[in-house]
Amino acid sequence: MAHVLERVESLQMLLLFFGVCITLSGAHFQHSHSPSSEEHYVDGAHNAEYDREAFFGGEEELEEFAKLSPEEQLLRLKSIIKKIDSNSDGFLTEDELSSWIQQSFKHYTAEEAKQQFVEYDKDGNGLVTWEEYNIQMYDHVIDFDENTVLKDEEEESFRQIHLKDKKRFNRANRDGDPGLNLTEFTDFEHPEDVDYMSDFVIEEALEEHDKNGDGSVDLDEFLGDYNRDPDTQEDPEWILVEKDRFVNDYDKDHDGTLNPQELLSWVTPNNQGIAQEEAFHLIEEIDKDGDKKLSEAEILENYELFLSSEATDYGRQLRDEHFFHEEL
Ligand SMILES: *[C@@H]1O[C@H](CO)[C@@H](O)[C@H](O)[C@H]1NC(C)=O
Ligand SMILES: [Ca+2]
Ligand SMILES: [Ca+2]
Repeated sequence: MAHVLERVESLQMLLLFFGVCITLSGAHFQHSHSPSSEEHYVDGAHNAEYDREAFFGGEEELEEFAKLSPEEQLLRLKSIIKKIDSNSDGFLTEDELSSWIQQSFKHYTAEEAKQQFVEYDKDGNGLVTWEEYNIQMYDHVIDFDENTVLKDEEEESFRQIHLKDKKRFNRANRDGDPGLNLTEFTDFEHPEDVDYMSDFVIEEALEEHDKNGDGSVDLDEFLGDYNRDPDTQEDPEWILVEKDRFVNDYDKDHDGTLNPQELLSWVTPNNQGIAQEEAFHLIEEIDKDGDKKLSEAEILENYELFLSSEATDYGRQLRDEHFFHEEL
């Protein structure tokens, strides 16, 4: 039996061999365009996709990956499946898949923060000071007066963001020493992952959006200053989109208002939600015999889908010893 390793569309493909020659399309590495800083925060919300892109870069890693033999890839995939199966009963449940995906998010978050930390820590003393943070971000240290509102609208909105960053920075600095160590820096960059920081993010969001001070954000508060033009009957498209997001994405318990937990899923990326959805989706697609669990055989039959999902971080886990290493 011969196997074929084919490169299609500038490396945008995955390679695996299970007894037949298979060529996959380029859909898997859908995140390979280069990230820009505007994408990092969308609507003030942190964009996790951006982080993974930024961390993995592009074609170099894919080239590295393409060097693996199909047999090696199969071994690694099997080893990953074993690791996902945390109770070792031979089947992957939705919960096991979801926790695996969340673990994977956390791992990359930490790796990425480590990498950033070195760049930010200009004097290399193991702490990132507020000054170093500013120099990395803006090339010089910026200090706004908390009480002086700026006339220029753009400058004022930057001042607001910068003051917020400073508050978040200080909150992350738990021991009060000047500068953030790696743990504190990671929490600063990813406040959604640790309680003491997510509480802070919620506080901030309430301060900004909860106009009537009832501790939650209703649809009007969510839409902000929007007032319908009295001459028209219908809301503009973007309002309809926002309303739909409010009802279907954020207001999970459908009580018409966002409680603190729901609020958090709006202002920071909801990794847990993404993981659960992906796990649900995988079971739905791959589970052939309808037992709501995935066997190794079921997965291998559908490895394309599995390797183009968050469960393997779009196949990247096959290149990261952290994920497959122990069982080999
Ligand atoms: C950073 O400091 C915190 C206390 O603020 C401490 O709990 C943590 O272990 C330290 N992390 C590192 C990597 O030194
Ligand atoms: Ca430093
Ligand atoms: Ca409210």
